Amino acid sequence: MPANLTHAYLEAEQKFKSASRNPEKVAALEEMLRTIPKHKGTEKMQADIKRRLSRQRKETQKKKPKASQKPFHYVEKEGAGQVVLCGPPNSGKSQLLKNLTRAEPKVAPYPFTTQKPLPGMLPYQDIRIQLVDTPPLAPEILEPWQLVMIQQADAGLLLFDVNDPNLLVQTDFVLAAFRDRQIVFDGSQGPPLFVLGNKIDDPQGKENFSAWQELYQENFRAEPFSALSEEDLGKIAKLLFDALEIVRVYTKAPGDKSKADPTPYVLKRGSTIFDVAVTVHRELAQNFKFARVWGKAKLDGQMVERSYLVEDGDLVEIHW
Ligand SMILES: Nc1nc2c(ncn2[C@@H]2O[C@H](COP(=O)(O)OP(=O)(O)OP(=O)(O)O)[C@@H](O)[C@H]2O)c(=O)[nH]1
Ligand SMILES: [Mg+2]
Repeated sequence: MPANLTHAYLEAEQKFKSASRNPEKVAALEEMLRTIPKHKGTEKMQADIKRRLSRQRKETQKKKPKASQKPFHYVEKEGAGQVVLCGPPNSGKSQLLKNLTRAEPKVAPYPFTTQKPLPGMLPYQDIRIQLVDTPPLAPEILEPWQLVMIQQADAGLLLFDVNDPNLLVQTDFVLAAFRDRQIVFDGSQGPPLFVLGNKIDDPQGKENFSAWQELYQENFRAEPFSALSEEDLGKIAKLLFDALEIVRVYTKAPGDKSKADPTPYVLKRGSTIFDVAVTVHRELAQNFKFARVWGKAKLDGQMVERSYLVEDGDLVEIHW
């Protein structure tokens, strides 16, 4: 490998590795091509990046949903998974996005503040999860795309203000809207949805939460929550990481004595070591011989075949 790769190039390469979706991969490859030092020593690498870029571009085009399936507002997925923040007006969706990410949504003590979706990235250890703030679920403004966005997300956080005088009407409205579109809470069809009874920090919060949860216990299990509490905020990333059912796999080149690449590849739980090879590089997959794995389930450096199911935290070395 040529010695003089720039910091910008290495950063772009890391972005490529942690990208789970085509548009991100394309963007990262374009950046790699832009930032790679242009000289004889990198000619092969440049050609390789161009090949990968053209393949990823083709795949992006193939995967584009038909225009008619696209909701009116649409947020391109980024990072390890997309989580939609939804719920009635003034329930604290934007406050949650603001407190968990660097996004700067408008937060206001009155309803109907948010009018279009706004994404932000929530860090979890060495990966990032995309949160998307959305306009309220309310009869006055509900549009089909809001529900489509929930259905197409990887998980959802449904917030209610447990102290809102209209809480029961709001809850019934959301349940009816979900029923109409066959949105369920347990992830058995569509993404798993977590219900947060927000603003529990209010003096009446706990009492209101209990009464509300008792009334709707047949429909969902809610968590008492405060978007203003560091402790509660701190639980969200792990909750979502588990819900997304993903694994992080670290790679190193065979025989490389140095440390593994610190940026993991993110794959769905149930992926095989062969899926990892495909994600890293098509040639690697085509010529796959075996792999060695260092991880929780395997002895250090144990040889595995292509059907081995990778686990979160596995370090792999693919031989080809
Ligand atoms: N006490 C308390 N106030 C909160 C909490 N979460 C949000 N708020 C406040 O509730 C108000 C509404 O918050 P937003 O985040 O704007 O609500 P929203 O759900 O985005 O509202 P819309 O955009 O209208 O749907 C703001 O004044 C927030 O500061 C909480 O956990 N506790
Ligand atoms: Mg809002």
